[in-house]
Amino acid sequence: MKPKLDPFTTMMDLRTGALDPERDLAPRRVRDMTGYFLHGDDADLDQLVYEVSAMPVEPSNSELQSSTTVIQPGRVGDEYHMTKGHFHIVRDRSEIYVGLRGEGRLVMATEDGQHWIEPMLPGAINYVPGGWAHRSVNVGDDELVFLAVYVGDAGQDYRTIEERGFPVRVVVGDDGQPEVVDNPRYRR
Ligand code: PAN
Ligand code: ZN
Repeated sequence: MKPKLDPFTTMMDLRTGALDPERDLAPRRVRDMTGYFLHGDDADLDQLVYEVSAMPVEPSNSELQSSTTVIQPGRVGDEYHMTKGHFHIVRDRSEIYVGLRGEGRLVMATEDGQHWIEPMLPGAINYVPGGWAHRSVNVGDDELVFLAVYVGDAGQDYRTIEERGFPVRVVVGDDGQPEVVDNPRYRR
């Protein structure tokens, strides 16, 4: 076969996730996440929640997509900063996350309402099998930084999560520690 791409290298700062050469950076602020946090009404709309930088590769199943995500420490109401979370549009497409910095929880859920939580920390390789929606939550005082690698044609289905939410939320408990509680707004 005739190759479609020339090989290339991107440098990643292992502490900050910054890419060199810099790639497209997508900031997500509280204003971009209306409806995601249960008690988000009084939040500062400019508050930066997370940023994603993705490698420029076409979304086909012969490629691997990759990106780094940096989630700022902080909360909106009782809920820790988190990504929007999504199913893959092509539902059976899988993904790995490699933890680089900080402390997080990877919340996963199936369409029939099962949920599963894995720890995110430097050195952890989290495997997200096809069929599991995934959301990363920063439960620490530092930035949560991770590298994601996934099948090129996976695509992100945000609408299903916007409509139904995740079955659980990760909130700060009375003892100041992260706690997983049911999401009263979850719709299966
Ligand atoms: C990740 C996520 C990234 C941001 O690259 O896209 O962490 O989260 P949201 O896409 O939910 O805003 C991934 O899972 N890609 O498939
Ligand atoms: Zn994904």
